Amino acid sequence: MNKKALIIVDVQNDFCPGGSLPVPQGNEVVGPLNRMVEYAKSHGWLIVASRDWHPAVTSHFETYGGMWPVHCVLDTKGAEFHRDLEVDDVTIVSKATEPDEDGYSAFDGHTKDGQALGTFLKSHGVEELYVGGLATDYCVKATALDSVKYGFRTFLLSDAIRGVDRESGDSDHAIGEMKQAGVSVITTREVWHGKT
Ligand code: VGL
Repeated sequence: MNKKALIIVDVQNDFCPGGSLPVPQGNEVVGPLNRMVEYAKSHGWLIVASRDWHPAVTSHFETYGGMWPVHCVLDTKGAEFHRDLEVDDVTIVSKATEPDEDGYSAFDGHTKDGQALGTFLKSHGVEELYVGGLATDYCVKATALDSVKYGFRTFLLSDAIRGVDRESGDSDHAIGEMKQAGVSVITTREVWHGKT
């Protein structure tokens, strides 16, 4: 059987309503992702949660030449995972930790032991990756595209993602790009029903 992994991308307070860079309805990914975590645990999958973990001064932020308001600064409330997200016993991957790094892709991140995500997944024999979280048009897209590049069979969990949509249609466009690259789009319900 192919070894599978779930990757939960950036479900952090600052990307949820009330945060500094809120993704519309970003909190709605928590329910389906928690159900996926439960499913993944009972089926022996690896589970990873990525987090944006920026230094206070980074060229990623508007104030320092980037395009985003200050968000997900390491060790702040805004950088914490959404309080209802079930991340106990999950491997955390921190990304965008350097002052000159956008770090959209979870594959730019490292475990607490400093292992790059791709190396970590391969060392556990993972072949299939299921991606959900925030935001569809940035970090989810970058992660899913890298996943394909790294050779993983890649699934996008369509009901467990939400987008920023700086321009309307950005998320739809991102999903198109992911499909084009070979990502399969699937609902969490289809996963539970063994449609893969
Ligand atoms: C993200 C915008 C800026 C994301 C991160 O997690 O998708 N979006 N930084």
